[in-house]
Amino acid sequence: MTKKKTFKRFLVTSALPYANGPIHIGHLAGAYLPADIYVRYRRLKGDDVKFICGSDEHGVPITIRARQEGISPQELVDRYHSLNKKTFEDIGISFDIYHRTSDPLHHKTAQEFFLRLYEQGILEERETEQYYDPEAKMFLADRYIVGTCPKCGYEKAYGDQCEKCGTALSPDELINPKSAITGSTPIKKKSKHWFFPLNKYEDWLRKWILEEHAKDWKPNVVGQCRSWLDQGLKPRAVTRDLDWGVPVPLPDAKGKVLYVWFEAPIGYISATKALAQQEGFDWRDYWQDQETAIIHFIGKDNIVFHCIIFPAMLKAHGDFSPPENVPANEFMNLEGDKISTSRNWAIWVHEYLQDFPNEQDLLRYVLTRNMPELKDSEFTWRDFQTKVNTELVGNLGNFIHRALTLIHRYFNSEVPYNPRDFVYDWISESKKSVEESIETFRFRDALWTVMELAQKGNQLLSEEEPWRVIKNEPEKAGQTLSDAIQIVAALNILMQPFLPFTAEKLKQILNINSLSWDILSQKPLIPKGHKANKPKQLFRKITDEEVERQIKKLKGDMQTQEQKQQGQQPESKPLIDYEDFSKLDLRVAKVISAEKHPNADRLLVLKISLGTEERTIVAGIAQHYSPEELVGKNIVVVANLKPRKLRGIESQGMLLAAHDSGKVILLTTDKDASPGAPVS
Ligand code: B3M
Ligand code: ZN
Repeated sequence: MTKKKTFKRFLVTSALPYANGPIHIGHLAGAYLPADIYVRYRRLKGDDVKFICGSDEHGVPITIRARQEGISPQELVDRYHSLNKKTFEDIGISFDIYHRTSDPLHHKTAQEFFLRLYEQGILEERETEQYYDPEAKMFLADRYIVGTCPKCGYEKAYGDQCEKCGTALSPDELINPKSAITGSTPIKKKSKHWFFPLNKYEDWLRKWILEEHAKDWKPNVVGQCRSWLDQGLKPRAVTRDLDWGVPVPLPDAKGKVLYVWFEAPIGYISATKALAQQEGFDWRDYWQDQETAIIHFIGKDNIVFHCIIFPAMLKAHGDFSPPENVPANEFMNLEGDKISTSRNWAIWVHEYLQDFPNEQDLLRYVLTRNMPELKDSEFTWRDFQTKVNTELVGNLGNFIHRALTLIHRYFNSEVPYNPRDFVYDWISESKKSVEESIETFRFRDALWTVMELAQKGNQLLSEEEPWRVIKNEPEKAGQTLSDAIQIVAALNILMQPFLPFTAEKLKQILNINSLSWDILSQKPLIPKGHKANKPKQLFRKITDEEVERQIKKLKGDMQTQEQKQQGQQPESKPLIDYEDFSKLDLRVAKVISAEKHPNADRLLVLKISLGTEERTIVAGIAQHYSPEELVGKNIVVVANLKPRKLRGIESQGMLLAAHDSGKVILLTTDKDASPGAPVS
């Protein structure tokens, strides 16, 4: 048995979410909720722990999205930085700081890191040829070049992969490559970039991960690292031709920024520096001291960056400790499908909080019970209802309410006796099991242990029936309820990392001042004579109507739309003169780009070309078309409709579509037609 390492401090991070969209339940279950449970547990134990996160505000997707909305990248990231910061606060993800990579302190930190590597001669300078969009005046990442797949003929293959046949591609292989941003034909341009020689750290990484951490890192993480290492590591470009990002701090690097995945992980360091400035500690104690355990909580799509690339960068830099663990989670799926922001197939956390005010812990509970710790898992609203109603209400809530109500009714909420010894055994077994589970990142097991203690409490009450024996044997009833109240006090502490809002409510009802892990070892936890407050219900049942409403919302009210369409054929409209019709300016339009509307689930924001001009059109087709499949399409629009704002974004025209039993089918041209061609 390898000796368990102990640490003086803990530096815990969660992946920095891109500031170009809201947070959904998959994000929570993947990288934020497990980290919060872990940090809350460490705080309860009195450990020195810092919990770090913030917005990842650079990268091509953000620049594209801003362009589509006709706003600056800064305006876009400002919107989502504040939305996401508030969402995390409201759902109880208790970061010590939620920083942001557009902050000047981050720019400075990332540039210093780059210069350290540059001045040590570690970075290799290379001239490469890249695709450039002459209309958008920007270099194109592979993903933003579309064309025909040479393997299967699919016309909308991306420059890095054909989504239809799955073939990995390079832009040079595409037939008739086009820019996905403007539709124009990209040209190749030379450009100088700096490369990090990742290959030189392969041996060290192999030893560090596959030997040192083979046992204490999760198998899904070690497995993915092994396959990356077995493929062989190659030098990676750490700069890009973009004007939004951290400028490359070299004289001959105008118009170049640090690659987002190079600087974003450095965002953990800059955020720690910002926190250190606020709290007055030395950030180096957390990043450059072997007595600190650095733990990165992420989703599986970020493993290579956190286990291979960033640790190699830290090793190259020389002053930093690599992470002690990277307990990546797999993905959470939703109602039988992958969560997809572009298809709007997601439960947005801020919307959950609107629909279920002050019921954060219901979602925290179900997401923890279904956490994708070793394999993908599933969220369904029916399962949400079942777990809340049978486990939270039926077990945990029911036990606590019975114990508190009975002690209130028969002993005026005053604890009559100290507990019997077996209660201390139950509590210390639960304590030990929860410690082992949380410290090895098995949060589902840890939470289930808490629920099993509640079940034992329920069984104790059902077997000893204090409500029945109280008349003839009040001492016996009093002893049972004293035992029960100790278990309630233990549950109050054990639940806190998972259900912090409920723990706070219960602390008030129990009338105790603070919760700490040490109290679990006290005998008693709550002394004889302690007076609790009047009990209140901690949880309520979720109704069928609520579940149906959420499912309908998710499916875009498809059923209600179908009901509307199926039963009725549209009434025919009164006859009109040709003059009436000729007032319409109908045109062919080419879709240049499409994106989810930031404030409305069912709307998409399209950028279209009418040949001589570009327009923004907002259309209610998000449930019927994904943005990607619209790009490049010729559609028909009413070009002279007065502009109008739809959920905050101005729509300059209207597209035409057929409505047929709940389906929406876009009108397109039979053959290619130039954008702006009149339709009559
Ligand atoms: N923003 C990717 C993501 O949101 C990226 C994480 C950065 S952590 C340094 O999945
Ligand atoms: Zn293909």
